[in-house]
Amino acid sequence: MKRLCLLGIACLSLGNGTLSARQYVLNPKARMALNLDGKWNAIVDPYDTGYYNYRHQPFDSAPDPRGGFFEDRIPATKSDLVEYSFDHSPTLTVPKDWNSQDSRLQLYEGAVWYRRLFGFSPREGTRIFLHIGAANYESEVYLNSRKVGGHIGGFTPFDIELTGMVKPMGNSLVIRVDNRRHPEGVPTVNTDWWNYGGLTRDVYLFTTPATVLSRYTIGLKPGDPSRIEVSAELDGPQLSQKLAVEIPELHLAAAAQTDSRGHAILELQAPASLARWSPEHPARYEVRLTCASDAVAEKVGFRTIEVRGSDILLNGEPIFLRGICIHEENPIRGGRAYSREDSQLLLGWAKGLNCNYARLAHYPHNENMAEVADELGILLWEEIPVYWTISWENPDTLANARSQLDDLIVRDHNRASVIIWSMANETPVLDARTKFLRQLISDARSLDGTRLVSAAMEVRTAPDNPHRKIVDDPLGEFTDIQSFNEYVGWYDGTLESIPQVEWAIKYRKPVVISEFGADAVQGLHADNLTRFSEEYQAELYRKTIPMLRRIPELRGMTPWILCDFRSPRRLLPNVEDGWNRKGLIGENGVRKEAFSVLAAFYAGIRDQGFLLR
Ligand code: GCB
Repeated sequence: MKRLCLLGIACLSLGNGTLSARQYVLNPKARMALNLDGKWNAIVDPYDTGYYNYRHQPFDSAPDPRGGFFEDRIPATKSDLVEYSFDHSPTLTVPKDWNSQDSRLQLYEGAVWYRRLFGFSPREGTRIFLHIGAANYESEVYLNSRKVGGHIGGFTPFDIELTGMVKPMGNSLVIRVDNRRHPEGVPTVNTDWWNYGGLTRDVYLFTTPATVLSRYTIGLKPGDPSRIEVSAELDGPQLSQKLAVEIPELHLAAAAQTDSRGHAILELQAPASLARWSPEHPARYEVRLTCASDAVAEKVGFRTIEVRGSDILLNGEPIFLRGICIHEENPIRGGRAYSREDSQLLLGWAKGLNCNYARLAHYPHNENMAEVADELGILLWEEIPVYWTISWENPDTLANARSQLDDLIVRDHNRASVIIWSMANETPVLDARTKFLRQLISDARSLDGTRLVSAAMEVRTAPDNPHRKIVDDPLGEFTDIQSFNEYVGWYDGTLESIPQVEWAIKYRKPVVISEFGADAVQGLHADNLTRFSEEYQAELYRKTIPMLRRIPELRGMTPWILCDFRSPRRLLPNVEDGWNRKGLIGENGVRKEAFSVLAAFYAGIRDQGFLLR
């Protein structure tokens, strides 16, 4: 089995000799051959009985692996002892986190074994892959009792090649998913979001020809936006082929020969009629790539994004990012968001707020988000879960973060909506941290020279003046924009402190505030001095907007956050009850007063073409 390792990044080892799988081809959905979503039999295994023997050795690492649940056995005779049964175990729905579909699993952190039976007859000469959109956090995959792969990281897709292993009938696919938190993990043990476990995104088989157009990037050429650049990669036995690119609506076509490694880069002259993609006009064109063995088509928007001085330029024009932070949760249905409909709901709410931009916090969201953002015209900040405190000195942790970043960039490279890759959120100012994040920044830049790079940094208060807020994280030297989270009026003082803030921001770059906010229980009304009331939250927004406008370089913001979201850290009875209440929309989908405060501010900027300069 071949695995993708971009940039020469060492693939992650799962500790038992297997490597963490990666996404094999782009847009696998278009090649789906058998959808495996639906009900899977599931065994909840808190003591890892199905994984380790009584000496705590993994069953699957023995030379002749026997005894683990991956064997999916049924007793052969009435004397045969088998102490588990998938057939008689309840089912869990895929995709969907397990926590929000069985109340006994709401707080569960541990292993669950999923089993699905299927039959499939591939066409002669094709390759078969299993695609898993995401499995939080670590997974092991077995087909017909044999280990076929595994993965670390809860928010990125991966594919496992099953060519030659699938039978027309009676295949047993077993996936063990373990969502335990680890100090060396990415994220680590401490987060302010729910640790949803399970097969949280789509699972399906897809097929490809023997030589497949595995990855490609399509966009305006960096440094010369009068040209469209397409780079493509073949994988398989027939690496050298003629590759044609067509954009029928623009009457453009070009062809080139792939080299001995299966690579080709093609250029096309962008015609004057090309409509650039923007939030106001999210124009997209079908781009077709064809070679003798394979063909793909993608709808792609063409736009540029760059920084000049303290401005952010979209298609060469200064833009103000009217944003909001979003967690990958559907508060109304409950649990992790995963579908196109979920993305339409969340980004539709952002549109209702007059946003042209959103920060997808704090980990890679499902691929529908960027697809729907492309359609609706919402710019995106995408992020990996390097959150708060990470094992900065651990090389495996770095390799893990690098592969999550790599997977996210590869997956969403062709989405015009994505303009910023974020490396981290609120990390401490330490040399080891800066070294770790600089490696990620360098990876992001070499994988994608067409986007901006940032991280959500922190603010500190001057020791001699509680109103002086300093932003001088040395990481700011290496990012394209200066982004930081500030909670003046919530964690830092009360509402009266907001108008007194003086800013001292070290780096002269566009400032995009990555968070501010206050908790409010939807429907709790009181005066605006009462914590957790809608009035307090709305007043914080009213006071914060003018305070941020005093930053001359302010070019955007993403207040925290669109919707209330679950968090095990939020324990205040009758108020939080396991929810972070900083949403502008409550857990019931109802808007709070602050929603209209922000919506009115954004409408004013939009309607006046006002850039806050
Ligand atoms: C932050 C974090 C975010 C939290 C938020 C809060 O600074 O970045 O993950 O949820 O504050 O509500 O405290």
